[in-house]
Amino acid sequence: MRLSEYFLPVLRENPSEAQIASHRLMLRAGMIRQSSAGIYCWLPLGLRVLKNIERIVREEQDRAGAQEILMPTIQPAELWRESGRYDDYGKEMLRIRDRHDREMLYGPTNEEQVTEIVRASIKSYRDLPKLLYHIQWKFRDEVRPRFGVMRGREFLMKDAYSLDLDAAGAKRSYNKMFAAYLRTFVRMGLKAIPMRADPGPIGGDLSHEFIILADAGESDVFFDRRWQEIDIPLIEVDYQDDLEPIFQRWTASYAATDEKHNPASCPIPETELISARGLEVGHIFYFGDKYSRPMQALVSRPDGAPVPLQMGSYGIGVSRLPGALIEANHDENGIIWPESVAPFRAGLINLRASDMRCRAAADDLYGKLRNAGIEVLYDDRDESPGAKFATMDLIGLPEQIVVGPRGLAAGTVEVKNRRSGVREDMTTDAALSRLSAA
Ligand code: 5CA
Repeated sequence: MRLSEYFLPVLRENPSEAQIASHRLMLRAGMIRQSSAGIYCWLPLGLRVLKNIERIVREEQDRAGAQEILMPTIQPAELWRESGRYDDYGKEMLRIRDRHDREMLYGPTNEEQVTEIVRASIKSYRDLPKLLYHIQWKFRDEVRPRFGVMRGREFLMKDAYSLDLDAAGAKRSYNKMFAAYLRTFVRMGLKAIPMRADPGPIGGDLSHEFIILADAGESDVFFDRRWQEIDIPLIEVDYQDDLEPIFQRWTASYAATDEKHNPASCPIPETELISARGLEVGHIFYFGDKYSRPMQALVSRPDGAPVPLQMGSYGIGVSRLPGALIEANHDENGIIWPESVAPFRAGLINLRASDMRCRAAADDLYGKLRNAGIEVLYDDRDESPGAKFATMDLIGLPEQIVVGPRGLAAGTVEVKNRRSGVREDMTTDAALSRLSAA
C-alpha cells in the first residue's frame, strides 16, 4: 500500500480526551475514531490489526474443536425473561422496541441465544459434547466507558459456549478453552496470566480471567511472585488428550482477582504475594445448568433420564486487545506491534521522493516486496525525512526499510527494527530475505 493513497489520518498533537497511552496512540495513529461515548469507527490501519487478532482467535478456537456460528446482535426480550436475566441485567442492557412494540435488546452476551439454538436440536447424550463460538459485536451501556476501546459500550467479543452431559464433561470443555486461551495470547506476544475470578452476572462457580499486568488495567490482582519469572510458552496441545495436567500446571502458582482474593484464606504467605493492576483480555466460566434448567434445554442420559445441559461460556475481548497490546508494546515514539498482529510487516521509506534515482529504487523494492508476499506500507510522499520517520515510529510496523541517496550510492538500504532500534545497512536482496524469513 502506498501511503500517498492510504487513508491514515495521523494526529500530530496528543488528543486531550485520552488518559492512557493506548487510547492516545490509537487516535494519533489513525486507527480509530470515536463515534459517540464508548463507540468507535475502525479506520484502515486499526481494522487490519483487529482482523489479525480475530484470525488468531479463530484459528485457536477451530484447533480446539469449537465450531463457528454467527448469532445476531439483536435478541428478543422473551429469551432473557426465560432465564430471569431480563430484569437482573439492569441499565447495562440496551433495550429497544420494534415497530410492533415488541421488546428487543442489543445483546451484551449470548448464553440465552445459544441455549435456545441447542434446545431445539440437541436431545441426547449422543449429540454431546459440542463447543460453539462466534465473533460478534456486543453492547453494554457501561456507566463509565473509558480508555478508548478498552472499556467500550459497543465492542467485539469472541464468545464460545460448551454443551456437555455432566460436570466431568463440562470440565473437559473448560480445560480445552483454557489451553486454547494460553495459546491464543502467547501467539499475540502477550503474557496473560490465568487468575481465579468472580463470575459476576454470568453465574457459576468456576471461573478464570486471563490478565495482562499493566498500570492502565482496571482490575486489582494478587499473585504469587513466582509469576514474575514464569514465561508462558506456546504449548503444543493435543485436544484429544486429558488436558487436566495443563490446567493444573498453569494454575499451580496462586493468582486471583480482587473479588476472589481473600487475605484471610490466601494459600501463600504475604511475603510471596504481589498486588498489581491488570487488564482482563479473556474470561471463562463454568455455570452448569444456570440457563439450561430454566430454559428447559434437556438431554437424555444413556439410562433415558432427561437432564439439563451442563454449560460454560468463554469470552475474549477482541476489540479490547489492540488497546491491551499497545499498553504492553509501546515507547515514547509510538506503538511497537508484535509481528503476529502488525497491520503491515514493514514500512518502506523513500527519503527523497523528488530524487528520480531514489524513487526508481524504492518503487522497484516495493514491487519486489509485494511479489514476495510481504505486506508493506510504502511512504512515497513528498515529506521531510523527519516526518516520515516519526510516522513510521508512531504506527509501529516491526521493520522499517529506508531508501536514501547515500545508501543507493553504496548499493544498500537501511533496515531498522522498530523494537530494538537496531539499524543495519544491507543490499536489497538481503533486506528481502530478512523480511521473507519471518
Ligand atoms: N458470556 C461471557 C463469556 S462469553 C462474558 O460475557 N464474559 S465477559 O463479560 O467477561 O466478557 C468477555 C470479555 O469481553 C472480557 O474478558 C473483556 O475482555 C471483554 N469485554 C467485556 N466488557 C467490555 C467492554 N465494555 N469493552 C471492551 N471489552 C469488553
